[in-house]
Amino acid sequence: MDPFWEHPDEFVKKSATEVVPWFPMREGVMDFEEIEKNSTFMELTETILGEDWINLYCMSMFSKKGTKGQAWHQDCPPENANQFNLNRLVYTHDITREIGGQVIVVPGSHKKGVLPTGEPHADIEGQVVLTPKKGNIVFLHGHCWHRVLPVEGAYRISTNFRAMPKDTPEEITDIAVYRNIRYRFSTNEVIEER
Ligand SMILES: O=C(O)CCC(=O)C(=O)O
Ligand SMILES: [Fe+2]
Repeated sequence: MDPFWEHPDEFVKKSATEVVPWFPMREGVMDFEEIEKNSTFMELTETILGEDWINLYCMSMFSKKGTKGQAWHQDCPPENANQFNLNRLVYTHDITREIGGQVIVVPGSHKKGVLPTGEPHADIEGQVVLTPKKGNIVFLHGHCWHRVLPVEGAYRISTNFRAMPKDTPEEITDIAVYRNIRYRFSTNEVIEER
């Protein structure tokens, strides 16, 4: 219930993102494989991404009580419209108003280029609030402007089976775009102040 922050303080503060990522399959915890290999899940993915799409990784994200959620971001830079990750978010418990942690998206923003600069958590016109229930899946384009509301209940978990279209570089999600920074995870570095 109280894991260490994985990310450096600078990232947590500047990005206003408080979430602890965990990659179960990298540690041989294979419980989630059943979802990854589910035929309907794979067919839906192929419909969205086309043939020869690539499975990236499975990442569970834990947020403890009283944390900020995730500020507006794009999971990867939007400059090349053909290169993106697809989030396949699976919720293993209900997200409720009491718990918080609703997902907010701007529909169509994956075609609007870079996330505008501004307050990391401020509302954006056209935003839509998603309140996923246990067993729901959210398919979310990595260029889509999205954020996660603060977590008020005991905890919040989402599990992301990231994928990408063929011919996309493996490190596609290394750089994320926030309203105030671009951040490179592999080197733990702010590469642009915005
Ligand atoms: O946890 C969520 O619901 C969304 C997380 C997110 O922004 C992501 O996985 O890219
Ligand atoms: Fe994201």
